Amino acid sequence: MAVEKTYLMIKPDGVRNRHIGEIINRFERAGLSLERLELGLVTDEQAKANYAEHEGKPFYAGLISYITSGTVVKMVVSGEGAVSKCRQLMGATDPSSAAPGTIRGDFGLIMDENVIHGSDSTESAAREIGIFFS
Ligand code: IDP
Ligand code: MG
Repeated sequence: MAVEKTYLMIKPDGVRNRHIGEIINRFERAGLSLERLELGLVTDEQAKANYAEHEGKPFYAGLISYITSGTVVKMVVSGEGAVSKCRQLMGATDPSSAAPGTIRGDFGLIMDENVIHGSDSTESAAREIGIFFS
């Protein structure tokens, strides 16, 4: 499998509930490396670019206001098959159906606040890294 980079972002609930250390630990334990790491806010422009594919959906406005509502952790992580490996560690989008042992399964409560974002393909990863680390 090829070495890939992926964009990960601990969402405001993950930061507020103090899960940063545990989440980063899980990626490192899985053999992945942190390439970039930054604590900060997401601008409205960055949020809209990152979630462009969801524009027009019923949850879109809430998603944009939520991701811009508080401090997040922006990360670039690299490693063999990093995109799918990170998605596996994250778990299903809806925390109520995410498997125990996954980040969303262990720390998530509701769909709107599901702890973490991660790129879904190497193409999305390149685009998202450009949005947040340009
Ligand atoms: P993903 O984060 O697992 O890639 P996507 O389908 O790309 O999931 O959705 C992006 C984000 O939008 C989700 O992480 C979640 O926060 C939010 N979201 C998706 N579907 C819903 C929904 O039906 N209600 C509320 N929020 C949603
Ligand atoms: Mg997605």
